[in-house]
Amino acid sequence: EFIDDTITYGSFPPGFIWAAATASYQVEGAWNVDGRTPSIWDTYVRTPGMIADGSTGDDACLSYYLYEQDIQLLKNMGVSHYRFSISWSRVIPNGVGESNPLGIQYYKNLIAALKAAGIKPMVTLYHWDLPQVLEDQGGWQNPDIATWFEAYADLCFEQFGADVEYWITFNEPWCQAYLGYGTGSKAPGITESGTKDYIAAHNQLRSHAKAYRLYELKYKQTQNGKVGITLNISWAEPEDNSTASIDAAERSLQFAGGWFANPIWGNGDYPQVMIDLIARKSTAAGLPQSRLPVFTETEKTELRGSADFFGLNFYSSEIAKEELFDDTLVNYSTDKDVATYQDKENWYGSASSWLRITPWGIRRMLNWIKNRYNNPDVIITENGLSDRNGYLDDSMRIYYYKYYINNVLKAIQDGANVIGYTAWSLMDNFEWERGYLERFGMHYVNFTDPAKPRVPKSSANYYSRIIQKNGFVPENVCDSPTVY
Ligand code: GBH
Repeated sequence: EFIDDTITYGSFPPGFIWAAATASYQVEGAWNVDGRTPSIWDTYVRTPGMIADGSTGDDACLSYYLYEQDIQLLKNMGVSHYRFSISWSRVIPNGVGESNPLGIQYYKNLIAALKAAGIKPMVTLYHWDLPQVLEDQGGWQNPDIATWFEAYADLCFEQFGADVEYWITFNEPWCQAYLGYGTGSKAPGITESGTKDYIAAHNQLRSHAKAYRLYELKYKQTQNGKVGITLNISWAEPEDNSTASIDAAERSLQFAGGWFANPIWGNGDYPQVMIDLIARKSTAAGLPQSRLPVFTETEKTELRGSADFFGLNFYSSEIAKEELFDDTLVNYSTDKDVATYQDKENWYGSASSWLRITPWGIRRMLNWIKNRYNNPDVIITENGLSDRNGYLDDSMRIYYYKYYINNVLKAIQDGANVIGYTAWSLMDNFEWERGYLERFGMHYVNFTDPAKPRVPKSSANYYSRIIQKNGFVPENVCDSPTVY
């Protein structure tokens, strides 16, 4: 019923951002080189049993050395921007204090080479690789981290800001909070959901606000960049049109996206439904106060309006229905009283268990953001598909990009202020706890070859044709009778 395979012809707005993305730990390698100290991911990959294929990001794509090759790939695709992230422990080895000139030089070289190629950087400050020395002091559980993060952001703005128009403070704080401190499926591997995940989210939000306000005060006038945050939200479709299902789907979206978006684009605080449910369940469990932390009035003021754009990472969708869990349970996943699942019969799958192809979902998601948060500027900061083999003739990935990007166009025609689109990923890379088993690249990387050669897949060419026309015209739609 959701499959809409009609393609709308048309153009994206003038000046639309077309980008491809990577993240430091997933591509750089050189984990112990030139003064870089371990991050929580270097520790996590060395903990037996954590990574599906037993691999590490020690080398990954070796982009620390091969970044000029990466830039050539970006140039060939014709993107306007490259989204990458900075490794905190490369530029400040002790997490706080003295900076590392060699680490800083790497990013200066990367930014200069991008500039020479006519590509603008879109820079993420934090894509999950916290310096291990800071985790040793509690990491995202320690409220002091807001001042540590602020100092790190200050260094990055000062050193690189002259050439950066778009800054992203955090990539997917939901993942760092819930998967890092709740389920433990990502570093630092802590499994205290219902408490530590809420605290990790709280301190990321406080840190985000500090960085945003610092930029506003100290750099905005001279550097003239924009600062945002990237959230991951799966679209939640009600199972049926009962009030219970419709409310459950909305709760699912509020617990995933609203958790971070409401403090920033809403009233400066968590969504009321989270405040109410977690308070009630905390009382039922005999706790003296809610497990959901509370912002001070000053923090709320700092948070409200603290983003120049809404970064959205979008991959897939879920069907939601009400499920009333025992109020005495202590867990983020039961706090929301929602059960979700995917339609395995009708939605094409991928190499990732959680990722099924739902192009209509991105359009609904963008409309939801438009309606809930007063139509902010949105940059899609990630979107893409995994496979296992990395075949160069990646027709399924072309199918995915074709229909998702076309649904972004439809959302723009619905009135959503989407100003950019970013494909994940420029190339196959270290896919976190899945190691090298899931490939998201538009370029194939041969990881067994020490030279880590990159080879374009058909999707890189398909994407470049959409970019070239700034949209969909009959000659780039590709009406093949087979998959695409
Ligand atoms: C992004 O996360 C990351 O930003 C990027 O680094 C990564 O390579 C890319 O996607 C591909 O995975 O079953 O509850 O553990 C994507 C969003 C949200 C996807 C959580 C995996 C697992 C849900 N992620 N999801 S759960």
